[in-house]
Amino acid sequence: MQPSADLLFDCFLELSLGLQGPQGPQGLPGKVGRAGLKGDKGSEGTKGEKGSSEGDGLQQSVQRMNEQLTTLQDNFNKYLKALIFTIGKEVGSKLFVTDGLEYDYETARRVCSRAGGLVAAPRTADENHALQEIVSKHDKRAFLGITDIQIGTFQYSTGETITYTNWYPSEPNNIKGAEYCVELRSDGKWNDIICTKKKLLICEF
Ligand code: FUC
Ligand code: CA
Repeated sequence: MQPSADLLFDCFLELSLGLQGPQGPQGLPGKVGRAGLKGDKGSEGTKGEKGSSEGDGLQQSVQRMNEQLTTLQDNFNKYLKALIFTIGKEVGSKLFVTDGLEYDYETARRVCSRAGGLVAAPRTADENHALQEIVSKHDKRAFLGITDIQIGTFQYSTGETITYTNWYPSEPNNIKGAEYCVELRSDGKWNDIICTKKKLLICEF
């Protein structure tokens, strides 16, 4: 076996001190040495538990998780139904929700964004129809999340150019060169409008 580094160092220290003069009194015991080399492999252990018992535990966990998932889904569907019944509409994977209040466009954007959504922007006739129903129910025209503030073409709040439109005849007319926002009328048609007007808030999630 190779001598350890600690042992070599101790010998070196003893030798160097020994060279300096007569031997002094015995010193205090040295510090505890480093751990020794790894030992040989141990003997074979006793036989383990029967395998199936561990498998059964796992199966029970999965079953419990499935039950919890079903409860979660049931609760989620219940709240969704109540939400849609009172303040929103569901179209495909989109959920449109209104708080029934009116804001200028910038405030509407902030309110929807803080809630984790966007100002509603219909991308299909189905979505437009769902929004129209909300507008009719509240008897208030709503802002759409569509503007041409930055450039001459209308864009979604994500910056993409719009792909679906439903303008009222002879709109957008950009009256006084100041209509950069879009309102949804109760007939489902769109009109470009001044962004500082107050319109019904509908967010999409
Ligand atoms: C039409 C619209 C305008 C505005 C005005 C009262 O001229 O194009 O946006 O709503 O009516
Ligand atoms: Ca207009």
